[in-house]
Amino acid sequence: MFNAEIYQNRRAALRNKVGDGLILILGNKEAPANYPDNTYKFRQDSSFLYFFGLNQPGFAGVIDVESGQEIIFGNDVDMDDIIWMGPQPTVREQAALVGVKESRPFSKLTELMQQAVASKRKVHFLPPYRYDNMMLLEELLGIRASIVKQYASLELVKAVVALRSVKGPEEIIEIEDACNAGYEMHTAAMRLCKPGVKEQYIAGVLDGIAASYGSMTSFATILSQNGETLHNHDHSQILTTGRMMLTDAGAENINNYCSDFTRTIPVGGKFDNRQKDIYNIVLSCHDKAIEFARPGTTYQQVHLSVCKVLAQGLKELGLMKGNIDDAVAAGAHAMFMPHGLGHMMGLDVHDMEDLGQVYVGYDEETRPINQFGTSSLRMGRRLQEGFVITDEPGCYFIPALIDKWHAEKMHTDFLCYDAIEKYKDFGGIRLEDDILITPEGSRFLGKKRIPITIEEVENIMNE
Ligand SMILES: [Mn+2]
Repeated sequence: MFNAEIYQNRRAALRNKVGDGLILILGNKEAPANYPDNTYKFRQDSSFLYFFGLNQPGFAGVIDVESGQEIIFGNDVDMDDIIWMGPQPTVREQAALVGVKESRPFSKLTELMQQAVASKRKVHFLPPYRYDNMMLLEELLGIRASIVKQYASLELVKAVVALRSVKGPEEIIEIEDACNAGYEMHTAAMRLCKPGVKEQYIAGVLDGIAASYGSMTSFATILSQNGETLHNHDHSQILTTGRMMLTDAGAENINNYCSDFTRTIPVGGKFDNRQKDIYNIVLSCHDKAIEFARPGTTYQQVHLSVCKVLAQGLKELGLMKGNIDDAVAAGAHAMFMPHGLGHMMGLDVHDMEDLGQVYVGYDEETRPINQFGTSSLRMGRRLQEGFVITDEPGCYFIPALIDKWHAEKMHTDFLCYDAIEKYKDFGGIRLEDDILITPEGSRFLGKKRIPITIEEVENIMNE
C-alpha cells in the first residue's frame, strides 16, 4: 500500500474528471473454488486498489462528486472471525490508511444507493466482471444483473483509463519489482529446460517462484513445446531435444503490480540453424519496437512497422515474396503473427481490460483495424510518457492455418506455400519484454534483462 496522500490525490483527480453524481467503486469478494470456505486466492479489483488501496474482500468505496464526501463501506470482524483469522483492524482504521475519513457497515450501501436512485442522482459504476458484483448492483440500483454491464458509466471508464494509463514513479517501482521476480522465473526455466523434463514440472516451479517473491503469477503460465498455440496452458509433454520451449509468464508482486515476459529456448541448449534464422527475425522485430516506441507515435504504427520487419526477414528466408508494404497492408504477414505487438500493463497484466479494450488501447484518433491479425492488437493509441506496455512480437507456423490459407489460395502474391509447408513442424517463437515510455523514447523495465540473444540464451542453458 502507498501512503494516504497518493490515494487522496488519485480520488481528487478522478472527481475532477467526472461531472456530477456518485462514483461507486466495488471491491471484490472471496470466490469459492469447490465449496464456500475453500476459496481461490483473493484478488482485489484493480480500480478499487488504485483509488482505495485496501487489499481485502468485502469493501466498496463511494465518492460524492459534488460534495467531495468519501466513504468506505465494509464490515468489522466479529468474535468468530477473530477466533479463526486473528485480530483485524477496524474498517475505520483501514479507511484512515488511505485517507478516507468516513466508514459505514456494508449494508448501509444499499440505503445510500437507493436514496441516490430516488433523487435521480447519477451513480457511476465500472463494468462488473464478477457475477456476485452484477447481483449486488441489481440489489443496489434495481437494474437486472444480466444487463447491468450495459449501464456502466462511460464517463467513469474514460476517467479511470486516463488516470491509470499514466504510471506514477511509485507504480514504476512496483512494476520493476514484479519484473525482477519475472527475471527469476525465466532464468529458472532456462536452467531447468532439459530433455526428459516434464513441462508441468517447470511451470509448477515458476508458479512457486512468483509466489515466493510476492503474490502469484500475473496470469496462468503459458509453457509449451507447441509454441505455435498462442495461449497454450497444456503442460503435459516431456521436453525433447531439437524442439523449443516457449514460456510466457510473469509475476504479480505483493502490491498487485504485474510483469509479463516471454522467452523461447532450445531444448538441449543449442538452437539449430533453422531455429536461429527465425529467432533472429523475431529478435530484430523486438528491438525495432523499442527503437520506434516513443511519445507521440502510435503503438499501431509501431506494430505495423514491426510487421514489415517480420515480412522482410521472412522474404529473405524465402517464405514470403513481393512488395513488403503491400504484403503487410494486405495482412499476409498475419499467417506468421496473428496477434498484436502488445498491451498496457500495470495492476492488471492486460491493464484495465475489464473496462473495455477499445477505451484502453484506442481513442477517437486511433481506431482498431478490422483485419485478421491486426484486429488482435490490444494497444494501438498514441504513446505518452509513463505508459507501460509489452513488446511481444512472434513468428508461428500453425499447421491448421497454413492448410486453410493454402487451400483457399490466400495471399499467393506474398506467401511461398511450398517453402512454408516445410515449416509445419517448427512450432513458434515469441519474445516479450515490458517497456516504459520515457520523455525521449522507451526503456526496458526490470533490474536485469532476461537473456535474449542466441548467445546469452545458450550460455545460461549450458552453464
Ligand atoms: Mn503479454
